[in-house]
Amino acid sequence: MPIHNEDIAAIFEELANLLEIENANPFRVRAYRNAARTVGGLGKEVSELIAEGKDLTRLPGIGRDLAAKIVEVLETGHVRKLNELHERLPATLEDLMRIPGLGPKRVKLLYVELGIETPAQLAQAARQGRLKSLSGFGAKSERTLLAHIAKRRRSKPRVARGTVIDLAEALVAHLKKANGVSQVVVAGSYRRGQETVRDLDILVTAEPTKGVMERFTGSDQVDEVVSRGRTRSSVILHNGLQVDLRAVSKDSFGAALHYFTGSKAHNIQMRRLAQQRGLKINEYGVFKGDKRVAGKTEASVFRAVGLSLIPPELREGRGEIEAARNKRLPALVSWEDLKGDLHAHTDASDGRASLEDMARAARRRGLKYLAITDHASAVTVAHGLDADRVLRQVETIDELNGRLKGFRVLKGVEVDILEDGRLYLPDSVLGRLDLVIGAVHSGFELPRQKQTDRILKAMDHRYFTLLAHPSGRLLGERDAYEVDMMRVIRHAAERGCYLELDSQPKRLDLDDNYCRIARDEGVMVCIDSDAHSEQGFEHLHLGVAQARRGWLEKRHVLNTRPLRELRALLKRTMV
Ligand code: DGT
Ligand code: CA
Ligand code: CA
Repeated sequence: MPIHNEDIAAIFEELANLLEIENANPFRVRAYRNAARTVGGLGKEVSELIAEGKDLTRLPGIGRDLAAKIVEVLETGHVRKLNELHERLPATLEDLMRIPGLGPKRVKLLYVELGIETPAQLAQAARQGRLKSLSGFGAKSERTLLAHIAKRRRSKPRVARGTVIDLAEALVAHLKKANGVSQVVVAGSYRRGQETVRDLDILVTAEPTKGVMERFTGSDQVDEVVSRGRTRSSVILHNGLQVDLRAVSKDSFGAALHYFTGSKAHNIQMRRLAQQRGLKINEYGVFKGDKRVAGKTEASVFRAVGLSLIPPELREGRGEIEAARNKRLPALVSWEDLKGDLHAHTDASDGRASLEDMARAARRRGLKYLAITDHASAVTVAHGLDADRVLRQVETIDELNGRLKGFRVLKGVEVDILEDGRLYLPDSVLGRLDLVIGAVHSGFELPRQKQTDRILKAMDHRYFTLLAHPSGRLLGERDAYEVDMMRVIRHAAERGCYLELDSQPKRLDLDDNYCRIARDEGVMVCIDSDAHSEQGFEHLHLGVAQARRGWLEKRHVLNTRPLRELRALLKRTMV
């Protein structure tokens, strides 16, 4: 990947900052800082100067040592000296340095005197009034620092991945049309399928890169161009989302894709594994000494360290490398594995489409069955069904099933779990249904013990099949209610009932961690759309991504079962 002057300057600047924190010779610190300014201010790429045979030591402030470091950056993408410093000092000090009013001197005080390494720790210390003890800090600086940190956080809120998918795909399509482009991939947390993303990290290969950079910064989605370079540009879209675009060379595309897909925790573990094998891994490739041994494809990067390709959703440093080493990577569930959907609404309650339109939409998606589970609720959900209307819907479904070929509509209900753990509908009605989804729609503020008991009691109900959106959280809007989820999961295992993974973009509930725990505890998860319209089935893709992040295989997911097996599994709960 071609290296920009800005990249070299940033490395020298960081070197200077960290050296200053380490009390290095002030002349050396100044030398790096001057070099950063020189390189950053050149009208021409250093790589071109070298290609033209120019002597770098002729540049102001660049001696033999610095010239050698510039060459080192150009050849390897980094400087050994900086890596050494990173081993001794936390990398997050750079984040502190970027806060207005904090330079290396003050960061050093914070770090050495108070052990502060991150902006979050700084904010906490400021809130507790602990900065005042340092010379040069007072109540006023505590307030301004807090304001800066808060502002930075506000400027980069995390957004639900589901709300940016269309945008990301449109951008990719837009960039693919640029001159000279061959590959365009969104990396980062987005590619890992994380439920929320802070920004989008797009990688492209293009020769030359000019066309794609122009097309990117000129897109009509763009509100503000933060930076524009030959290999790197950064923009803010109208909706406030930041997008970074990097152009990398074809030969190191796999290594760059791996690096920028992350996660950081995964990358660190991969680097350690490479070291153990006498290799070095970075965004340019896998190296043995100076020789590049892999990097063109992601598979080649993994192969070089003795692993098979780890799916992006697993790359969180949560045991995936170990699993790959032992050849025990899970065969993750995929969209194609889904046979049906057990949670959908119609215009009989708060949905927008008729029963028949919902069924036909599900069939168009390739599903074989769909459970209609309108709300049965006293007050909490608008247009909840009462017992009579549920029974009338049962008849309508029987009639529709008589007409639909190769598809089955199942009779269900999403029934409120009352605060005392009873279900809102009587057994005489619940007993007529194929499945019963229980849901908490009220009493979110119950204390943990009460909330847990309430849910366990509902699960004990003879007709209870599936716990809807088990934590009740709404991303960016509402926290999960207090509940002992471990007990809920274990109780589901004992009772032989199931937990839902609701695929609504703001729910994605169960989360990935609890999916994995459910798997370990032997509880099957059902990936549901909770569709309220014909388009709502699209969200199943989000649920599948979340399930994959939770290490779920096909066998762990209830609705991968063909109808006959599913029926047996649903009946099992009806003791
Ligand atoms: P986000 O943006 O907070 O939703 O999460 P990511 O994972 O997309 O994070 P981002 O955008 O800061 O960086 C993209 C990837 O680049 C990240 O997953 C791993 C890699 N990366 C970034 N900074 C570092 C670093 O300091 N060390 C290592 N090893 N990798 C990094
Ligand atoms: Ca990102
Ligand atoms: Ca980023």
